[in-house]
Order: sequence, then structure tokens, then C-alpha cells
Amino acid sequence: MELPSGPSVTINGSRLLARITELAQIGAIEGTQGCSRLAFTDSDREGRDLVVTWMRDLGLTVSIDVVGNVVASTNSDGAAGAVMAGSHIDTVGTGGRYDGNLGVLAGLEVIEATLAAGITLNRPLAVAFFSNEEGSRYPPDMMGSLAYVGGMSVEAVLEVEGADGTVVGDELDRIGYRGAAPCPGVVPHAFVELHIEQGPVLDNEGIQIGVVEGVQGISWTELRFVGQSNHAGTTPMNLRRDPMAVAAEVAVAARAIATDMGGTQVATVGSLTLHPNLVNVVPAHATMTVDLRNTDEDSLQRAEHQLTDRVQKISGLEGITVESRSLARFEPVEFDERVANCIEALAQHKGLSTRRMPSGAGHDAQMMARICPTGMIFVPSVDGISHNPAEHTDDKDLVAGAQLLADTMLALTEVTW
Ligand code: HGY
Ligand code: MN
Ligand code: MN
Repeated sequence: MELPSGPSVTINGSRLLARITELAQIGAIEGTQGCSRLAFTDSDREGRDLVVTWMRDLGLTVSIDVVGNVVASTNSDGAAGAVMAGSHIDTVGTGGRYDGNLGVLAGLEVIEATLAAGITLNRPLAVAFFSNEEGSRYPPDMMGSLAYVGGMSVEAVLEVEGADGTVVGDELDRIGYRGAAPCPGVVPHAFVELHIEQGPVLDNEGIQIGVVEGVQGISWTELRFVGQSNHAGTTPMNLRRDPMAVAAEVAVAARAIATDMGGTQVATVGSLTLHPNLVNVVPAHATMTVDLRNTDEDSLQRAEHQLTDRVQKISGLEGITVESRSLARFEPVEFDERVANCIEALAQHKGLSTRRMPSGAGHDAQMMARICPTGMIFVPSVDGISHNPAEHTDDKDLVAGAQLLADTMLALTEVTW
């Protein structure tokens, strides 16, 4: 693709790195470089307040919508028709400092550098952070951006109950981020998300930039196995209805489904709770989650069907009843080829090594792709580690990614679809 022409700006890398460090102090996990800012907790509120302050200090028009999505625009009329960057600033409970935060703070840096350089553009610039991208406290993941694009009603969002028994609407009120702006939100001209890869590919291959072609399908299921609580010492093995025994077999089965299918199929049992969870009591019930993903929709459905069959068989043998609830289900998404080409051409013009790749993780961009031309830029994760306080990306890669985001955003202000 020929190189997009138009204005360019040089970002201030040290200002970006300083902001990443400052934001990471909120919810910092002692002794690590990670942080914990679960959606709608006090630490999430503190992080939101800091970033909104930075947005307002730049004189941006900041809009907070009814589910807490925050969009800041250089246009006083808002972000309609803007070239928008964005991601999330909530984290998993044992998160790193770059997941999501990089895309938001890099977008802010692009805007600050552009304003400081006095560059006039054909279109406004905007940067957003979406509510509850992680989904680990309140499923589904990408909840805020899903509502932003009209994929989940505001009512449905506000009534979601978390594993801790709290409800989204109450928590939004409690932290003061149930805004007035309507949801679905305004449609941007284009959306670009800079994100760490969170996997090992770029780091293993020594490649600087991932040109992301799409996001794999995601299927989250909560399984609740109900058995019979009993005495651990007096209950003969043949008289038990042990939900933990079933959960254990289902976890092994889920893993076997993924390894037998191969390809991009993955399966994760990330949470398991027992009741009453006591050393000398056969549990009454066991609740677990299964996260299945695949870049191919038919294969993902095959994995889901295999899991359902195994769950029925294993539970039946133990006389256990099963309650199954879908927590999230998103089909694979393809990003706009024109945006990917633009990212790739600009990266290669800067002498950066690139490779095209899918995203294993879910992202807000997969929702924004429903309403406007969307693309993603990956930078390497050292040893592919993420959703772990040890998550790390080298400063030079963070700055190179943010500069490429700037080049891409400004180029897209010149493009008509
Ligand atoms: O689950 C995901 O892939 C994302 O981190 N929310
Ligand atoms: Mn993320
Ligand atoms: Mn994440």
C-alpha cells in the first residue's frame, strides 16, 4: 500500500512512560510492577479520576456515558467523526501495568503532542477508556465497549451481578461514574487500539510490531455442580455425590478437548469455588468457569459441544445436577484491511519489523469494529507473560508503538472511506 501522506507529529516518549508509571501506582501490587484495579472498585475510580484529570487538563471535551465509558475529544461537540484511540484502564486482580493502560495513555499522548505542535487536522482526535473490559468481576468482558456499540442494553449492563454479590449499577453510582451521555455512543471515523500482545509470538520472533488482523472467538461458561454435602469420614465412596470430583474431571476434559483439537483452540478453568469449602466436608456444590477460544467459529462451536457432552456424561455418572450459564460469547472478528494496511505501511516506513497476526485476547477494538473501520497495533510482551504482575514490555517498544499510533491516527484523519 502506498504510504499515507499528511501531517505527522513526534510523541513525547518520556511523558508517556511517566504517565504509565504514575497510573500503575494506583492499585499497585506490592513488590511487583503490576496493579489491581478491578472494574468499579475504589482503585478503578482513582485510576479513572487521574486519567480524566489529564484529559481535562488538556482542555479536551470529556464525555462520561451511562455505563461509565469515558471519551475525550479535541472537538467541543464530541467524538462523532473523530479518529479515536482507546482501550481500558481496569485490570484483572493480578494485572500488569500495560494491559489496556498503554492504549489509553498513548492515545492521550498523541493528542497532547498534536495540540502542542499546533497541528490542524481535517478531523478531531479522541481517546476513550471503556468500562470493565476485563469482565473478571462482572461478565462479560468488553462490557463497556459492547454497550457503547449497542451490543448490550444499558439496562442489562446495570443489573449484572458480580461473583461478590455486588451489582454494576450500584457500583457505578458508588464510584460516581454513571454519567449522562447516552449509550450506544457516537460513531468515530476510525478506531485504533495500541495494546501489548500478551502472548509470546512477537517476543519469540524478535518482531517489533504486530499488525492485528482480528480477534478470536470467546466462549465463557459458568458450570454449577450440585451434589450432596456429607461427612468426609463416614460416607463410603460408592454412596457419595461429590460435585468436586465432577468439577475435577470436567477440568481435565476441557483441557483434553483443546489439546486434542490443536490449532488455536485453548481452554482455561480460571475459577473454581466449593461450598462449604471445608477440609472434612464433601462439598454441597462446586462452581467453575470454562473459557474456550478459537480463531474459527465452527471449531469453537465444536469445542463447546464436546464440553457439553463431557459435562453431561461425567455428571450423570456421579448423580450430580448441572446448572450452566453463558457468561460471554463473541464470534471471531476481522479488522478492517485498510486500517491494517495503513498501520503496516507506516511501521515499515519507520523501519520497524512487522508481522500480521490474530489476537488471542479480547479487546475493546473487537466491539468498535462493529461500528467503524478499526485496527490494532501490538507491541511485544516479554516472555509472552500477561494477566500477571510480572507483565513487561520494554520502554523502546512502548514508545515505538505509541509513535506508530500517532502516525496511524494522523494518517487516518486524511482518509475518506
Ligand atoms: O479476556 C480477555 O481476553 C480480555 O483480557 N478481557
Ligand atoms: Mn486488555
Ligand atoms: Mn486483559
